[in-house]
Amino acid sequence: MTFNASRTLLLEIDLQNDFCPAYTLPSGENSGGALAVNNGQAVIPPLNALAAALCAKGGWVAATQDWHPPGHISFASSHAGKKPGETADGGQVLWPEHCVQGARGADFHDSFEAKYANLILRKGFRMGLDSYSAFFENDRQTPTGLEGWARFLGIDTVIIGGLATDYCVFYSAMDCKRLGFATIIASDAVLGVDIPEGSLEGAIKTMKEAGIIFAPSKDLLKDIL
Ligand code: VGL
Ligand code: ZN
Repeated sequence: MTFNASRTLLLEIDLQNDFCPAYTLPSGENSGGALAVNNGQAVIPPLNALAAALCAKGGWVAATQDWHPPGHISFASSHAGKKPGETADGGQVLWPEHCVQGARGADFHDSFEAKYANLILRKGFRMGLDSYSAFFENDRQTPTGLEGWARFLGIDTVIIGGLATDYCVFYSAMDCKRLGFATIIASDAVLGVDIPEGSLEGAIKTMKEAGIIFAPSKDLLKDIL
């Protein structure tokens, strides 16, 4: 499998403080991410390497940020009597408050080299609508604009990595494949939350069944031409 860099996009999902177990506050103190994925920061070095390689060869890099207003519908605290991990009427999975617009938790993690991104795309900014996918919000209809951006640039192949495998990576990859892009998950550059238990295994199985390819970043690095 080889890729022409000029038609390839690396899509880096939600490499933000709130999805990492530890980050540094401006005061120098350490904080934990509000919705930390176990070992989440481990996906960052392989993504930095992929982004550097792709940029050097004239490819494309887009980084997403989960970007919620205070009181967002996806926060358990916005629903009386609900706790994180529970589901609201209508099916929305509820989370701790995370990635609040402008807060330190919403910033990219310090180890993430966002400088390689040609595009930074924010999602989940509508009060009453969550957005896991980088392509469509959770009503499955409202576009984020990423599809048009990628098509206009002639992109045909998308390599995806980031957090979390069973939510934002999963929905982004499934939309990407459905839209007709060759879709590859950098297998060492994704980690999941597995809430509820089993969601990670189910997501991986569903992605493979949909024809999404899993490949380690060291192989992808060799294949970008
Ligand atoms: C995510 C849960 C809530 C993610 C975002 O980035 O996977 N998960 N918001
Ligand atoms: Zn979110």
